[in-house]
Amino acid sequence: MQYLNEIKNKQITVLGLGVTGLGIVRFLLSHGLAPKVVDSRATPPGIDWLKEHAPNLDTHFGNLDDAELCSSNMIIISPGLSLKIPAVANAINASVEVIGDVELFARINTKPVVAVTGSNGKSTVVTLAYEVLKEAGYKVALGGNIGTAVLDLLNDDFDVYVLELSSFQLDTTTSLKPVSATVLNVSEDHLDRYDSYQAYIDSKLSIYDGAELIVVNADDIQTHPVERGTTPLISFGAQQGDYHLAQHNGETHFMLKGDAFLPVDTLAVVGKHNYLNTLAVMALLSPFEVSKDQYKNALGQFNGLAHRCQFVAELNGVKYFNDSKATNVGATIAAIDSLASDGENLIVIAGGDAKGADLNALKPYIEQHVKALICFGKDASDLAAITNKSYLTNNMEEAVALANVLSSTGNIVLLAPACASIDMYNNYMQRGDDFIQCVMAGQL
Ligand code: UMA
Ligand code: ADP
Repeated sequence: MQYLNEIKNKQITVLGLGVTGLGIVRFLLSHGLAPKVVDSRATPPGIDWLKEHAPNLDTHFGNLDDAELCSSNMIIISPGLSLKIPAVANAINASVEVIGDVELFARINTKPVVAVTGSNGKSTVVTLAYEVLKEAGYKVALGGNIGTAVLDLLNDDFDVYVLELSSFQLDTTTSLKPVSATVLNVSEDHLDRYDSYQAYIDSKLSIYDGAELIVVNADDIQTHPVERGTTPLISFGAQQGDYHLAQHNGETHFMLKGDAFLPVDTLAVVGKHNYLNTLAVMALLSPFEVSKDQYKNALGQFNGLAHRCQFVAELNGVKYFNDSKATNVGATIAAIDSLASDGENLIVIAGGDAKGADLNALKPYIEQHVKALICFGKDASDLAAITNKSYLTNNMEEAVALANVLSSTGNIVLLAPACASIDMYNNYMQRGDDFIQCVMAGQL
């Protein structure tokens, strides 16, 4: 941890006291560094922990303009805060170094990192990669945007880190040198934070800087590095790419560079997007020793993650699926694609905060497969305007009740909001739980 010696006499400010901020504070304290802690909220989430474990640290909670950020030597900023916030921009202009927790991790970590970003599928891919590596006997850490702050993992003796990285985290990271890195796919998201869609894509592509192996989606040109360079590159895709899907002995297989590796039904979860996620895992883990049997075991035991196309119940011949994690248009399209059968068999519940996205991309999928689009939340009327099959409601309870009325045997009711949940819920988990509760209430 030589780098910590270099910064031990610097005045460090930890900006943000949520999951990330707490991880940074805990890490610095455990190595004898005492940062100043700042958050724009009067009572940030980590305040109780701080009061109990480090009551003597210098703090500022409230308006960032009064936080004297320019007097720090280094600010370690949380991903939920934009670098364009005036107080932060002023500090950058005053030559204060501003980095994220992943950057600090990268400056200290010496172990291999598998790095994953993309608009959709990140959590699924990192979790499956983690399970496969564990099955293969590696001591593996899983963290980043999936929920565990990377610095909370750095004190342990792991063989390899699997990290999910959001564009916000990539914006403040320059030193990560992953053994393999991928941008799984790109579709519109977080346009409330970026100046343009291209700026969001560029942020994602920065994951390839310094990578030893680049893994791209052959079906999505936006995931390819702008300049090819000399870094080895492999691709995955539905029908094209080094790793793809193809028929072999009458069954669809995961094909690795022309070899039929395993049939897709080895994977316990369904959906074409999950087959692509699995190909991405296989490509990312190609630098590691993993046998076919180890893959078979890990894939067979992987039941997917909660709130991602999760089966909830079947009531009166109608199946209910919770895809509350579909927080952007691309994820909702993938869910509709996975669950659609011939005709209009889906009733989709959607809405929330669209984060500035163009919702019209949903239109062809709604027209082809959806019987009714039930909307609620902040941008409900924008969403409802894309089709004449839409209904406006006030909340989840009303939406599920209406779905019950509109559905008939053989239909699927799908919560796939295409929007963030923060206008009405703390997070997508709470929204998904509300859906499940409303569905189960209909059973009574
Ligand atoms: N906030 C303030 N003032 C502050 C600091 C934060 O108002 O001074 C607000 C932010 O604007 C944001 C919220 O507080 O609305 C949380 O921000 P944060 O940076 O404190 O978040 P953390 O609790 O540290 O959690 C972050 C990631 N959250 C975000 O990037 C918004 C978590 O991803 C991640 O799991 C965690 O670090 C550990 O790495 C969540 C997320 O929603 C799941 N990510 C976005 C996504 O997946 O789309 C990018
Ligand atoms: P992320 O961490 O990027 O948000 P998740 O694995 O949590 O990704 O999945 C988020 C949403 O995206 C879920 O609704 C899921 O059904 C959908 N999804 C998963 N993989 C893909 C993919 N490869 N392409 C498009 N959508 C996907």
